[in-house]
Order: sequence, then structure tokens, then C-alpha cells
Amino acid sequence: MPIARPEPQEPRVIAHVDMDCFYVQVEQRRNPELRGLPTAVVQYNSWKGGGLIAVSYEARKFGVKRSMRGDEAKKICPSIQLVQVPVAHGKADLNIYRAAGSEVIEILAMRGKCERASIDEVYLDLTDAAKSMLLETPSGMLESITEEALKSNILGLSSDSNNRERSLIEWFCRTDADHQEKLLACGAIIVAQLRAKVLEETKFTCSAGIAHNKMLAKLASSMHKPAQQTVVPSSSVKDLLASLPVKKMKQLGGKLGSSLQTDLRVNTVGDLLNFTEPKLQEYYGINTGTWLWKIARGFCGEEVKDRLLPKSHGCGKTFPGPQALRTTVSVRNWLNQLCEELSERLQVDLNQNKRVAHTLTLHASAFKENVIDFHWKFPSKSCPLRYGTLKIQEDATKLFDSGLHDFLGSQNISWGITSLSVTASKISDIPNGRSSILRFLHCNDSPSTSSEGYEYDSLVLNDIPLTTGNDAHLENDGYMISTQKGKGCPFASEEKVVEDHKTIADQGISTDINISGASQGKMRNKEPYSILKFFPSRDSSFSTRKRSFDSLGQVHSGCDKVSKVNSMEQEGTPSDGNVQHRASEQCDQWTFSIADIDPSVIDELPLEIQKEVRGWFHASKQTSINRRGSSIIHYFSPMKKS
Ligand code: DCP
Ligand code: CA
Ligand code: CA
Repeated sequence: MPIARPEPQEPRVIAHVDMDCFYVQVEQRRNPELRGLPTAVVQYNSWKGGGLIAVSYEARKFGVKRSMRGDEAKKICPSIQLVQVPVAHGKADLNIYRAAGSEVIEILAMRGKCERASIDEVYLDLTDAAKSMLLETPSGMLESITEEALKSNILGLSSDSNNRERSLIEWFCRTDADHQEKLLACGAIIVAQLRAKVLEETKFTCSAGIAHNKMLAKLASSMHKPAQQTVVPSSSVKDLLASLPVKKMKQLGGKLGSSLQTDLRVNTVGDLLNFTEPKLQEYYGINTGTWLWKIARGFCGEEVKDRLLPKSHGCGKTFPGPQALRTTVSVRNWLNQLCEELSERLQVDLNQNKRVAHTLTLHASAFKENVIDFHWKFPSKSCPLRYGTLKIQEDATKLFDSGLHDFLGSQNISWGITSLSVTASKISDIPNGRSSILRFLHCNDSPSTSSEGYEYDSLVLNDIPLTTGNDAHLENDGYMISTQKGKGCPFASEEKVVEDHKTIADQGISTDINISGASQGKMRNKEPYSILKFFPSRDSSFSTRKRSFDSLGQVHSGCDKVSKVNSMEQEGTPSDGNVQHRASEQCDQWTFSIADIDPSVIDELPLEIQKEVRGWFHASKQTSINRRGSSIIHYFSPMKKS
């Protein structure tokens, strides 16, 4: 449910930038011969020419739409060029599009706080940049107004094509406008500059909305496309919302919007003005009521977050109609493929960005054979995320089994799975100490791959209860290709293109990270920068071919299912929370305990590592305290399944 945020003290200047027909532009840049031609990108699927996922503006003129299949598009636009999405792991591989999105973000982030909102969208907070511009050019900003800025669409500004440029210049240079609106004009100039830079450096066009908050900026960015920008002065907000269908508003596309329409006869956002705040609260609760009251007035206090990287990673696929998976073997096969891709992306994120994901979630859609039971959904399941393809596969399988068990209850009937996805969320930076140590665990010359140097195979977040979908709400900024169910789609097996930006609503979990690494990767007999060589060991077999790196073994048994998942991790780990380095069975065994570290050695270590090793000591103490029963987990009984 949406929640109202407090309004900012000072007016903000916010932009929302969205790439035009993004995947098409990426493909056109790869193959410039496609430029200017009606083009569409199609899903990996040969049935009826594949489902269209991105359509160029040239093709849109012929009436080609995203919901169509390639064959259908060819009928209405015979010259259309269809480009297939690249494929990996038997499904769409979106890496080239993600990378292209990152190129754009790098440029857009140059002028202010930047939040990556989806594969092709960002929010920018340009307040400071706009203030600086206004300070530098207080009276009349003519010299900074670019040609691109003069193409802006200013909501509420009446102008015909003959005097358009003149009225825009006047609007930008008004001396009688209040401070807030002057800042907005500066924001529009900055966004025009940024868009021009994006075009120059990446060859991509984008569209943007510029307003005083995220909600209005987002609404505006899609109003004039492609390659245009729209400004929302405060004076135009009322008219904009008066005619805006509720369903077009973010967060009102679903049940809440439908309820407004049917229960309150609210069809446009402006219609909400007929209700007092207490009335809306009476219908929808305090938070949502206030939020509705505020959006009716164009208020939105949500801040632009400083985040250039995705909030989560998800991989999914749909199996419509006869493609439904009906055996655990087939589900496992697909889960393994999805997990493999997820694991690769997590590894890249870890290597490149030093970020770790903490929660693994499995979502599925299912049906029961010959049972019409639309209410009983396959529950989404989450557990702590352990790094390493095999571990992710293993855990995802357990989550699936658990979900299937709940889904079927005591019924012993046939079932089918029509979509599967695995998502890694709750991503955070590795704390400084650990990120520093990573440099010592990797070869300097191979920062990005797992084939050389050490790998963190398993990062486990303990203490997270296994949650069901009821708790793990998914805010979907991503896309799901329609499965065309009712249309009879015999061979279609389309990917659920799960975007990078799904969020699992906060489950109120915060805990320590348990980094452990029972290796399973390729060989790591290089040990050039290992911190381990700084420490004495009971067993001096430092020539061991393969080492794992366990730390802070804070394992608990507070929740039955979690402990099941964790138990795989715990096997062989010390119960006293010592740092222990444990080689796998086939390797030379050697162990290492914190107790073995001579504290005087620490001062001789590089500073970054000193900090981390001291953290181990600290954690070791903490752990022993926790083991005596003081951990917060002891106050809670294991989660009951609903
Ligand atoms: N996408 C997808 N499946 C969907 C919707 C979108 O795979 N159902 C992909 C392809 C799009 C990209 O995400 O190119 C961005 O989606 P947008 O909704 O922003 O649409 P476009 O960028 O293609 O077009 P527009 O110019 O309307 O923004
Ligand atoms: Ca777009
Ligand atoms: Ca978009």
C-alpha cells in the first residue's frame, strides 16, 4: 500500500528520464543499417514470429504494438525489421540492454543525485544544480538556453507553432516568476543539456519530465515522446490531474485504482479532490488515505535515492498453455538454468560493484489439474541467499518444494507450473573492511571473473525467517510478457522478463552477514594476495590447493526452515563462532581459529586488513555472548506458517 512521505522543506527540481524504444535503439546501434527503419525486438520464441517487446517509432506509425506477435506486425507493416533478443541459458539474455542502460546512467548522474528506476529509466534530483545555475545567471538565462531546451513542452503554456519559440524564450526568462518556477526552468535547461550529451555519447535518444516531485516528473516524461521533454509548472498541476485517469497513476493500476473507480466513482486523479482526508482515511486507512489526499493535489515527498545500480536481480520464464511444467524434474531443470544466470549476475555485481545480495526469493504461478481454484496461489518463498551456483540451485529447489507443498496442501493431484522466477534482493555494499580484503583475495590482474583468484561462494544472511509471499510483497517495475493464454498459444514459451528492479518490501530483517566459502568453483591454486599468509596456523599446509574462507560463523537455530537452509552451510563449521578456514574433503585439511591469532601480529597488517581482523575478534566475542542466549532471536519463536 502506498505511504505518504513528508513534503520537503524546500522545493525540489526532479527529472524522470526514460529511453525511447530502448531495446530497439540498442539493436539499431549494434546494426546501424536498421536506423530509421520500422524495427521491433522480439522475444526468443519462434512461435508466430515471437512476441514484440520493443517497437520503434517508425513501426508504431503503422499501428505496430508491443502486444503483437512478429507475424501480426509483418501483416500491418511488411517492411518491419524483427530482431531477436540475444539468448543465454535457453532464455532471453538482457545483458547488452543492461549495459547500455548503465552507459546512459553514467552521463545522467553527472549533475545530481541519480536513482536507477528500471532498465531504461532514472530519476534525477537537480535541485542543487538548478540553484547554482540560477545564482550564476540571476537575470535572464538566455545564454544557457540551448536549442534542445527550446523544444521543451511546458504544460499550460499556450503557444501555436508560429510563436512557439518566442513564448518558450519568454517562459525561460521570466523575471516575474517565483523562485520555485525559476528553479524549474533551470532544471529544464540542465535536462536538455544532459539529453544532448546522452545522444552525443551513446547515440540514444530519451525523453524526460521535469517537475517538483517524482510523481509529476514520471507522469510528464511519457507525455511527449520520442526525444522530447515536458515541464510541469506548479500552475499546471491541477489541470493535469483533473483529466488523468486514476489507473494511469503509479500504484493505482491495480486493486486500489479499481476500488476507487467502483466504490468511490473516482475516475480521474482530480476526482479525489471531492473527498476530505478523513474520508479517504476511513475508506483506505490512515496512510493510504493521506497518500491519496496528497496525490490529488500533486504532492509527493518521496526522495530521489542515490542508487545507480539495480535494487535486485531477477531471472524468470513463463511456460504458457501446453508448455506448463508438470514434473519436479522439469521444474528443477529450469530452476537450475535460472539460478545459473542469477548466480552469474550476482558474481558480476560482487566483483564489479562489491555488492552482495542477502535474500533469495522464488516466485511461481501454478494450477491444479481439474481444480478451479483461482484464489489459491503458489506462495512466494524466501530464504537467506548463499553464493555459488550450486547453492543457489539447491536453495531455490527447496523453496520450490516448500511452495509446492503449501500450494497442494493435502491434495494429491496433478499440477502445472506456468511461470518461475528467482530473485536476489536486499542488496548492500560489502562493508569497507571486507571490500578491502577482497582485493587481497583476488588477483589484481583479474578483478572480474571467478576462474582466477578466490571466490566468495557463499554469503549467507542468517536470522532471516523463511517467508511466504504474503510477507514478501513484490513491487514490480519490471515486465511480464503476456502469456497469451486464452488465445491458444500452443508452442509459446515466453520469458518473463523480470527486470532488475523488483523490490521485496522490507521484511524488518537486519542481521550480520556470515561470509563463508565452501568452494566449488574452478581451481584457485593461486594465493598471491591472501590475508591468510599473515597468520600462523595449526597446520602449516599453506600449499593447500583449495581454501575456503569462512568467517563470523554466527549460526543459529531460531527458525526451523532457515536452519535447514543454513545447516548445509553449517556442516563442519565451528559452533563457537571462531573464524575457521576449512578445506573441502578432497583437499588438504587445515583449520584456523581466532584463538590462534597472535594479536600483536595485527598491527603489522595493512591498515584496511587490521580493521577487518579486529572485527573478527569483536564478532567472536559477540558470538559467544549470543550463544549464551542473549541474541534477539531467542525472544521470538519460529515463524508460524500461515
Ligand atoms: N520491455 C520488455 N517487456 C515489456 C516491456 C518492456 O522486455 N513488456 C523492455 C523493452 C523495452 C524496455 O524494456 O525497450 C523499456 O520499456 P519501456 O516500457 O520504457 O518501452 P520502450 O523504451 O521500448 O518504449 P518507450 O519509448 O515507449 O519508452
Ligand atoms: Ca522507455
Ligand atoms: Ca521505461
